[in-house]
Amino acid sequence: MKQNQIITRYQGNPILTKDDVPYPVATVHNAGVAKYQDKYIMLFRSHLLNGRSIIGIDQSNNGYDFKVRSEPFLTPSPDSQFGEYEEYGVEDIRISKIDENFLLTYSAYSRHGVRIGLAKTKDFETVERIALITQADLRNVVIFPEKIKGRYVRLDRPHSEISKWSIWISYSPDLIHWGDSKLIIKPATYHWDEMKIGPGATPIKTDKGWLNIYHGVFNTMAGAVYRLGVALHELEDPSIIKGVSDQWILQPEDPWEVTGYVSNVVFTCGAVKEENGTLKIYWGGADTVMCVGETNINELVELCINNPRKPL
Ligand code: BMA
Repeated sequence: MKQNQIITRYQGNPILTKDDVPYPVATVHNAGVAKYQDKYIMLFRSHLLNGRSIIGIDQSNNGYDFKVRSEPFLTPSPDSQFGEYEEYGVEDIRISKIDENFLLTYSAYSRHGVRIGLAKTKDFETVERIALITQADLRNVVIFPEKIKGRYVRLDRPHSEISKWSIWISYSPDLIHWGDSKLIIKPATYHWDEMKIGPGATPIKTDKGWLNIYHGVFNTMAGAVYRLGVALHELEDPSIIKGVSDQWILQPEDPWEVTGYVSNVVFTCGAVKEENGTLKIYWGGADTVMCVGETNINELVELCINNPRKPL
């Protein structure tokens, strides 16, 4: 193991590549992950050979060895209500389990911009679209895995020409209508996440607060570098930030993270909390492959509390 690593990379990385997919794709990356009936389910993004994205599905008994299903899980809708906004593809899906439903939020691309689609499944066999829950342009929406004070809560990332792209929070009584939006974390100037930030994995509940593993981008002479960071939100009011770790928790280091379809990218859409207090974090490497690593939940909480940077 390398020293000073917060996340221990699995030695068998990458755990999924395009060669594992039984239909033609150029990449596998940015997967939402959840546990269902003791299995790990991964909903992964692939670029088709025309450069547009779809979502495939694979599953595993141990969280490391995944088998891909023969058919994709979510492709642009053929019906006009959703299809008009999904024409250019569906990307970067997140999974959030509330009661018996797994809620799925994905980026829907079209000539009108990027919106967020909300769908649900109970069993990962059939999937039902519910609504498009944002206007353009927004990406990276993650729904908290329980209602808080009677409302659904999500982290948002609107695009702006005036302000650096930041993490917001919004609320809904019914999953369809969202509002009371508020900016809660901004990129920090001259810092690893100074260019833009966005929600990553579905928030993880701990007894000290909600852990939000987010991505942050820094621009260099060689292009942008995508890393992962972590913030802690108050349990009862997640608009209150208890701390944002000053240091990143993962940066591109392995060859398949440093070089690929988009080089120098680690990007997460999902993590799985284990009963022994560890967390499996899944990330796309260089928008090309899927990787996994393990970390300790308490260690992430401590990073947020003991060595924070300002949220705004
Ligand atoms: C972001 C998104 C992600 C991608 C990242 C790096 O803007 O498109 O899906 O992983 O760029 O290319």
